[in-house]
Amino acid sequence: MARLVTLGEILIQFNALNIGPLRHVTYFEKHVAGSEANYCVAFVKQGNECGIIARVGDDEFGYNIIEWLRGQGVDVSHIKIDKTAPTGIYFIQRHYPVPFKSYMIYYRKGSAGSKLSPEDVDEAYIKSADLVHSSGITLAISNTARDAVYKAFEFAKERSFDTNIRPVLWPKLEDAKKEILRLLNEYHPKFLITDTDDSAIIVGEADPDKAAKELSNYSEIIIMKLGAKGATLYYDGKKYYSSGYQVPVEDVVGAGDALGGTFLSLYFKGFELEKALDYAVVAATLNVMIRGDQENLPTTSDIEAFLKEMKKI
Ligand code: KDG
Repeated sequence: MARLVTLGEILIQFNALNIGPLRHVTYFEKHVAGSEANYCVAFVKQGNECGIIARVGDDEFGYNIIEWLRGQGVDVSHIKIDKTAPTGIYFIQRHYPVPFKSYMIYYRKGSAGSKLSPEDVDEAYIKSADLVHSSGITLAISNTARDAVYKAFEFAKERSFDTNIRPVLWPKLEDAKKEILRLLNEYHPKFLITDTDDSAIIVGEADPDKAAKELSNYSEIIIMKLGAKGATLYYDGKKYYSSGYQVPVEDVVGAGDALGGTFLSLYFKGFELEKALDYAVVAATLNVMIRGDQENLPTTSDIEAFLKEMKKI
C-alpha cells in the first residue's frame, strides 16, 4: 500500500444551497474542504494511505475537520490544533454571474491553517511516505507555510505539485509565477498538475501542448486539467487526452483535486498512466455533480461501474 503525505490548509466550506449572488442566498451547507485534504481523501478512496500536515483552530470547525477526515480514513496524527487562531472558512457562490462556474469567497486571513510552519514538518513522517504533495495555495497563504513545503520536499522520496493559483491569495500574479517557478526549479516534482489559466501565468502559455512542453523542463508527468473537456497527460514525449462526460453540474470546486488525487493513487497502485487518467476524469466528473469537495469521491469499483455505463462526450 502506498503512502501520500500532503501539506496545506484544511478549510470549512459553506456552499450556497441556491444558485445566484450570495447577498440573496439564505441557506448554506457545510463541508470539509481545502485542496490538499481533498487530494488525501481521493488518494485514500483508491485503497492507499494518506496523512496531512496542517493546523486547525481550537474550535468547533477544527474538530469537525479532524473528525471528518479521520472518518474518511485519513491519518490525522499530524494535524495540529493551534490555539492562537481560528479555522479558516470560505463561501461558494454558484452559477452566477457565469453559469457552471463557482466563486470562492475566503475568510481565512490569519487563520490557524496559514500558521503552518516548518516546525510542523516531522522528518521521519515525510521519509515514511512514497510521495509528498502540496500546491500553489500553500505557497500563497504565508511565508511559514511555504517554508514548510520546502522542508517537506527536501526530505521527500518523490514529489507532486498542483499549481492551483488562487489569484486573490497572491499580492500580484507575478508573485505566483515567481514562487511556483522557484519551487519547480528547485525540486522538479515528478508529477505536476495544472490547467491553462495557471500555465498562462507560470510559463506564459495558455495552449495546453505548448505549455506542457515548457513545463516538461521541470516535471516528468504533467496533467493538464481541461474542465468539462477532461484532461491531457504528457509523459515520455507522449500525449494522451481523456475526454470528459456530460453530466449536470452542481459545483465545480474540488474537481481538479479529485482528478489529481485519484490519478496519483492509481499510479501507485500500478495502473498504466493513461488508464489512471481515464479513471481520474471519472472522479472529477462525479465531483462536479454535488456540492462539497469530498463526498462524491469514488472508489476504484465505483469508477468501474461508471465506466461500464457512461459514454464520453
Ligand atoms: O481545489 C478546491 C479548493 O480550492 C477548495 O477546497 C478551497 O483549498 C481551497 C482553496 O484554498 O482555494
